[in-house]
Amino acid sequence: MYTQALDSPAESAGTSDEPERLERFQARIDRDEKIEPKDWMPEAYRQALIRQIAQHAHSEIVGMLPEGNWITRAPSLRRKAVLIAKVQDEGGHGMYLYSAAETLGVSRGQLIAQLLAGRAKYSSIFNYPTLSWADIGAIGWLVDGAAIMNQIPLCRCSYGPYARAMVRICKEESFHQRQGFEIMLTLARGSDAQRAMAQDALRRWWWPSLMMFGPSDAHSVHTAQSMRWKIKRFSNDELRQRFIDVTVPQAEFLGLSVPDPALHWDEATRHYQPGPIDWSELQTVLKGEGPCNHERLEARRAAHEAGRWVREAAAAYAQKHRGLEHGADAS
Ligand code: BYC
Repeated sequence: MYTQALDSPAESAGTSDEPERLERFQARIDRDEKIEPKDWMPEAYRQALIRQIAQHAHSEIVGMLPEGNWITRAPSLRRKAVLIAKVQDEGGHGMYLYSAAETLGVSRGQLIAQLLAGRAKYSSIFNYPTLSWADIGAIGWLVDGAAIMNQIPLCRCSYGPYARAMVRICKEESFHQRQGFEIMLTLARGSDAQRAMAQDALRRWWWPSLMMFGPSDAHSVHTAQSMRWKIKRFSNDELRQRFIDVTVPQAEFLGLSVPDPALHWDEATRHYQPGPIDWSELQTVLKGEGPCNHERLEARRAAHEAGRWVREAAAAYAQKHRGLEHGADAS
């Protein structure tokens, strides 16, 4: 675990958040300095990062499931190879992010235990089903598109390990977004049935994608403090608006209609103005009552159980080699 390299938690993270230390810390943030694992940080900053990075890591891991559902049914060998690579990338993103969280003094095992116990959050978007091949296009285009909008600013997050993990993740997400758009373009230019499939996917994924950015600024509990600490650089509503402004012209290019009758271009603000978001839907999903919440957690629990023998074998192998090394030292 990354934290093995750290000093004792009391020395590295610090528990006494006295005013002068807090002031010096905030001054470093204000000067855009990166905070590194061994630097002193307020306990609340450390906890805020663990909360966000863990949720992000879980999202990547649970996010493998809806797309993994289509690997066996991809319409060509090329599509299958690309989809396998994408799903594998998401697994890799989860691993970088768990490693970034470990620099804050929490282990991957602890975080995974919280997820499997149903005590951790992950992105609401992954609690929706993938009903057709077009959903794989819509996830790449909209879900990865929303993720990029949210995550590019995280490359400038004040916490070094999170910011650096995001640089690589964003490069891969950008490829994912383009592969999704290319699937949508192929379907939109295909037969009537293919166009209808693409339109249906946009109808089902549009609103959940807007909800990925979190509650409105008026209801966001953490945004103000996270922005002071430069964990977040923009508010939920700002990023959601950017996403809408970029994505609506893409839907027009595809010849598909966004399922929002109130959506219009507002000349005064020079933004697309969406209709009201049904926030009760996000609340339902966050309470664990979305269409696939139960199924997703069950799939993760089953995968964890099925992999138990691999973890045990790896631990036994490591133990044996530690024994051999010690034996060699003694001789
Ligand atoms: N879903 O005060 P707020 C991907 C929670 S995966 C679930 O605004 P914050 C991909 C929020 O956590 C990438 N929970 O919070 C993978 C908080 O709960 P707690 C996913 C949500 O942190 C595979 C509470 O509601 N991206 O790219 O300031 C295939 C109040 O919210 C959601 C990330 O994880 C939600 N939609 O802002 C394809 C990005 N929204 O902790 C693609 C990193 C809110 O108080 N995370 N909540 O219990 C973030 O940027 C921020 O954490 C959020 C929320 C914008 C999500």
